[in-house]
Order: sequence, then structure tokens, then C-alpha cells
Amino acid sequence: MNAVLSHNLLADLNAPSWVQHPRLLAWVKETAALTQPDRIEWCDGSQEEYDRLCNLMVESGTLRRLNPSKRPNSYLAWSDPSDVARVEDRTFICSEKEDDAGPTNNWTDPAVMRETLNGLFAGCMRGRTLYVIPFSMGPLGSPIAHIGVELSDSPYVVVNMRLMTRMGKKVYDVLGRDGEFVPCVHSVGKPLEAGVADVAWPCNDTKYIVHFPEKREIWSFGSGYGGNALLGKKCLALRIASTMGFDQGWLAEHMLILGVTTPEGKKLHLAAAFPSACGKTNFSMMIPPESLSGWKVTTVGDDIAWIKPGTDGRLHAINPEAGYFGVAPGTNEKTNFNCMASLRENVIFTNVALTDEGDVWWEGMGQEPEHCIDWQGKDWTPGCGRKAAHPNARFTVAAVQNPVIDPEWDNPQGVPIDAFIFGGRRSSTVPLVTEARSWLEGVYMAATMGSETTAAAAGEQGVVRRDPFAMLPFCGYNMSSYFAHWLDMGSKLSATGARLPSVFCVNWFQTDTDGQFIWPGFGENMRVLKWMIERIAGEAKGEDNLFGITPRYEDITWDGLDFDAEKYRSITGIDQAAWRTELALHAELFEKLKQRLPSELSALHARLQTRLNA
Ligand code: O2Y
Ligand code: MN
Repeated sequence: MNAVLSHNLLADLNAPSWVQHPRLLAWVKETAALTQPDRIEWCDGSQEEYDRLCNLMVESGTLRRLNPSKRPNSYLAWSDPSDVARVEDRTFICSEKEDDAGPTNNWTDPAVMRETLNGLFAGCMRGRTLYVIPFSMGPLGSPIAHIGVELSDSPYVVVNMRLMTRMGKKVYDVLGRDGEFVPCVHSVGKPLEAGVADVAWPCNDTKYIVHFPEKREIWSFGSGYGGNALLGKKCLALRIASTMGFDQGWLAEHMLILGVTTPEGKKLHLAAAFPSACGKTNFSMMIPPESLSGWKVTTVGDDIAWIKPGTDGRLHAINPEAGYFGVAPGTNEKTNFNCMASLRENVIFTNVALTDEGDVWWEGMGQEPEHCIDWQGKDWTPGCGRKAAHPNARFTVAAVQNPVIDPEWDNPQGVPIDAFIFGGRRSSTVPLVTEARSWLEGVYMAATMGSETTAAAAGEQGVVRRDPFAMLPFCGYNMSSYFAHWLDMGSKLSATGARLPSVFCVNWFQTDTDGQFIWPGFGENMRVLKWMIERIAGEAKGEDNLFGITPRYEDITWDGLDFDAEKYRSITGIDQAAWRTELALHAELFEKLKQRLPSELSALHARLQTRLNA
């Protein structure tokens, strides 16, 4: 398209003068021609726009305004019962070659998928408004950040994107006339026919969450919920960004980032990967126990990290997001005081219960109400046999409301990473904490991590779902190539002579024969973090186990916690029989991923096997 904007194009699109990007305008025009919305609205990200759209959704029944004296400027949405979570089986990576998506992704030929999408999107926004939502993943103008533009027919998406990203007019200043952006098209998939009333939560039983990694494009149809619809998050910041990172030499990871300050005032930064629903938000806002006085934890991010090598040879990370989309059930003042403090005002809640006072409630929040309206709009009383909140109920809140936000969280240069932590949810086998003796050993730990899926009976192990690097649902390309990329990043960084980040594997979730957690977790995890920080400083000791170094009982600070040596041994020892099974399961995973699996990983597996047998 000609760089001089045609008057007609601008007039047709109702585009404001601050949009001066011909390629973007042409794409909006093309998408509008396909989806046929009644009108186009260019989001500026202002408070006025946010309030106006929230009011609109209160009128349409999508949102309920909460009691302003209990929860100022906050809203509650109840989704359609069929639209409550990410849909992994409807998520596609449409790379040109099937092998580039690899055996862990759903692949469809991109040409075939384009046909399908063209059919689905034709006229899908009739009767609705197409919102143009410009957003930056990462601080505006940061060398680590990237820009996306989402075209969506959902006002709920607009207001959530304003909380979750740096969204609005200022993005166009960075984009200029020809800046790069990731195009993201989203529709709830429910055209509004003339004379037919809308429903509170429009969606479609047919759902497609589609990524074209080479074209860096995202198309999402049929869902208005979370990761399916807020396309900056899992779709852009992980699936598309991981492919960009592979091509360009950086990492897009499913990791929280936290700052740890020692009593001496030394500050370190750690990035930690845990599978979904393993308490990442809690960990990122942790309050150290009083007995460890002087230690402080601050939050850079709670879910995603973009990590690039700096000129100093170190890895620097940003949180590409600007808000938290956290799980509400189980969150309370004891499990996450700072999160509860973040949620006092300016929050959008989705699928939690509404109390008679016009506030929200969820299982595990505290004091059960005598009555409330559950997430499906039904009367709820204790013991009625139903959950008041959906187990995947969420809050959306701006990161700046977190009382322990890290002062560097918005630094465009990111924060230097001193260590990576990888953890799964395992009721046995994997010790409380192990430090890798090398980058390769760390990559092996991360590649083989997993979580138990089914609720196991007391003392039994559930089914372990391998979730390499906590990226199984989020890696936008071949998982084995991803492992190779991590190994390659390690080699390149070592070549600069800079110290590589340490790598640790943790498991907070071992249970006793009654099925009770042995390790107290939450703030007490600070004891493990302290040992890690002291290891990085070369101060703490540990002993070799099968696959790394684990602290002995005396290497951990126990002040203020009654946790005896025998209990400690039960969660740090290596059970030979369990590890024989574990290594067999690693072999099964490697067999599935064998096509591009780096030989270093299978060689290390063989060495571990030999060590175990010795
Ligand atoms: O169910 C959804 O759409 C949300 S999934 C999610 C949200 C915030 C952070 N992490 C996740 C995840 O599944 O890892
Ligand atoms: Mn996540």
C-alpha cells in the first residue's frame, strides 16, 4: 500500500488522526470487510473509555457493578458455563511444516486452516462493534518489548486488555508509520442479528485458537474467556513470542520473576517456571517469615518472562504484562496477603460468587457467607453441594496495585537474572530443592519436569503429566528444538565469559501417607530461596544427590519453624525404586520427542541411569 494514506480509507474506517500506519489501516479494513461489524472503535486506553465500556456492559448484563463501599470501581462477570477456561484441544500451531510444530502441539496445514477461518469469520461481527486494541507487551519502547494489535468484538476483552497490558493511543507513537506489530483477530463468534437481543456472555460452541508462527499472526474464534480471548497473554507473549525468541536468540518463558533483597541490601532476581495452577502468583508475592528478618521479596511478574542476552553477557528479563489474571479460589489473606491487598479496588472478577452485600466471595477466601449467588446465577448456601465460584474463577487487576511490586518492574532494560527455578507438583520422588551442577543438568531438570494430574488417593502417586519448562501448552514450536535453543543459549552465554544463571529444581508438594503436604510452603519457601541465594554467593553448602546438589538439614535456616530432620529427609532423599520408575518415564518422554531431541539430553539420561544402578 502507498505510504500516503488515502482519504477514503481513513473515512471508511473512522480512524483517528493519531493512527498513521498504512499497513495497520489496510489490515483493519480487510478484517472489517471479512467480519462485517456495524462499527469500528479505535481504543485510546483512557480511563474515560474504560468507564464507558464498563457502564455499557453493566447495561447489557455482561458485568455487575460491585458495592462501591465494599469494592470500589470493581465489576463481576459471569461467563457462559461452556466458556470457563483455555481450550488446549482447540489450540493450533499452523506452521508451514508439521515437524516445526512438533509432537506436543495440534497442527493443521496453514492453507487448510485459513480456509476454515475465512468461513468462520465471514460476517461473524455483524451487529457488533469491532474494537481496535493497540498494546505493548513490555514497557513502551523497551528493546525487549513487542507490540500487538487485537481486533475484537468483545468490550470485555478491551477492558481486560487495558488492565493486563500497556494499551492505548501511546502505542501508536512507538509504532509510527511502519513499525512491526503482531496482528491478533478475535471474535466471540456470535453475530447479533437485527431485532435479536444479545446474551450476557456471547460465545460459540465451535472454538479455534490459532497461531501462524511464521506469519506471527493469531486468530481466535468462539470464546470470550481469559487466555482464549486476551490474545496478548498466552497466544502472543508465549506461543508467538517463543518462536520469535527461537529465531532471534532470546527466550519467552512461562515464568514469574521476583526480586530478593538480602538483609545486607544485596538484590538478586530469580525467574521461576511452574505449570498452570501451581501457585505462581502466590510465590511471586511471597512474604518471608518474620524469623528471617531483613529478607524481602518483590514482584517483577507473576506469569510470563521475556529474557534477552544483554551486552554484559547476562540475561535480562522483563514482565511483558502489566496486570495479573490470577485464580481466585484458594486466595486469602494467609495464602497471599499481598494479592488480597491488590484486589481491594479497580478489579474485574470473573466467575466468582456475589454476596448479599454486593461483594465477591470464593472457596478458600475465608468466612463462608450464609447465602450468596453462585457463578451461574443460582442461590448458594453452605452445604448445597455446588461450588459458589468456578474453580478457574479469575481476577484481573493492574500490577501497580500490588503493594510489593518491584521498583524495577517497568524498567525497559529489564532485570538481570541470577537463577532459574523449575518446579512441578509431585506428591513424591522429586526432592524439595536440587541445584543443577551444570547448565545441561538444569535443562534436563526443566525438560523432564511434570505435575500430577489426577487427585491421588492418600499416599499414592497420581498420573504425572510431563510439562517441560511448564511450556507444554505454550511452546509455539517443536519442543525438542526448544530444548536445543536453551542449550544453545547456554553455550553462547558461556562463550562471553559471563556467569550463567544457576538452575534449581523445586517441589513444594510432597505428601505424607495421609495425603497431607509435608512442607509448609507459602512464606516458608523463603528458607529455600535463602539457601539458593547463598549458593549463588558461594556461601552455602549442600551434598550431591542423583541429579544435583541438595541442602543438608543443617544447610537450611530453621529459626521460627518446627520442622525436624527426619521430616526433612523424607522430602529430600532419593528413593531408588521411585527414581527407577522416574527415569523410565523420562525415557518415554524422550522417545516421544526423539525426532529433534538434543543428543546431550539422552546422553545425560544414560549417565543418570548408570549412576542410579551403581
Ligand atoms: O483459563 C484461562 O484462560 C487462564 S489460564 C492462565 C491465566 C493466568 C496465568 N496463567 C494461566 C495458565 O494457564 O498458565
Ligand atoms: Mn500461566
